[in-house]
Amino acid sequence: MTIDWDPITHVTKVDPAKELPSDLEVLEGTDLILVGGSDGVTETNTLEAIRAIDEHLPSVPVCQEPNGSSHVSRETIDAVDALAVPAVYNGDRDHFVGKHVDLFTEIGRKPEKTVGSSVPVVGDLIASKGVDVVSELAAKLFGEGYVVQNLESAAADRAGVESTWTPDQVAGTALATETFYRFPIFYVEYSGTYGGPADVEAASRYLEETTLLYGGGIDSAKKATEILEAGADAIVVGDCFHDDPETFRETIPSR
Ligand code: 1GP
Repeated sequence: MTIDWDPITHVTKVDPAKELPSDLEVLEGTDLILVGGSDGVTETNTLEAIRAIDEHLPSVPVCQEPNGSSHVSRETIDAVDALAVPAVYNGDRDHFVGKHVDLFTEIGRKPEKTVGSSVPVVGDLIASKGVDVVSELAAKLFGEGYVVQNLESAAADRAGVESTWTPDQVAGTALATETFYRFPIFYVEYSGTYGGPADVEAASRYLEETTLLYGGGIDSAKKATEILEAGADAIVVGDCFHDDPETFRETIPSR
C-alpha cells in the first residue's frame, strides 16, 4: 500500500454519481479522498471525479473505492494513489469474499484468457503490459474490513447486510482484523446516520497496527471531535461534502 495513514485524521468520501460542489476549495485541509459510492457509479464518472479533485488538490492522496470490478480500469488505476477494496464482515458471502475472488481471478489470469472477459479493462491492462502489471496492481490494492451498522443505508442494501453488530462484536471484529485478517483498515460504517462513539470506543481498544476509520452522519465539528476522541484514527465525511459544503468545512480538524 502506498498510503501513509499516520498523519491522516480527516477523509472525504466523494460519490462520483453525485454533483461536486462548485467550489472545491472547501476540500482544503482534508487529508485523503476516497472516491466511491453505492448507486450509479461508473468507470467514467469515477474518472471525472478523480480528475476534478486532482486538479484542485494535487498533493492530497486519492483512493478509488470501487464496489465492482467494472469501475476499475487502466485509467482509474493510473489516476489514483491506491485502490481501497471493502470486505464487509456482516455482508453476504459475495461482499466478504466472492467479489474479491472474482477480481483477483481476473487480475491473475493469463493474457489470452482475459480477452473478451467480463472485465475487459483489467484484461487489456494485463495483455498490454504483461504479467508485471499483476504485481503493480496488487501493490496498489488494499483491503478494508467493514462493519456496516446502518441497515437503512444503500451500502447495507447492496452488501446484503441483514443485521447490525453489538459493540462487543465490533470489538471482536476489530481484534480479528488486527490479528487474523490483517487488513490495514477497519471501517465502522454508519453511512447516512450518526452512530455515536460506542463502536469506535470498543474497536479502538484492540487496534495498534490497523487504522480505524469511522464514517456516517458527521456534519459538525462536535461530532468529528467526539469520534476522534473516542479513538478513531480518522473520520470519513461524505453526504455533508455534497449537500452542505460550507458546513463540511467545520468537520475538518484545525491543526
Ligand atoms: C459513507 O462513511 C461514509 O461511506 C460517510 O458517511 O455520507 O453519512 O457522511 P456519510
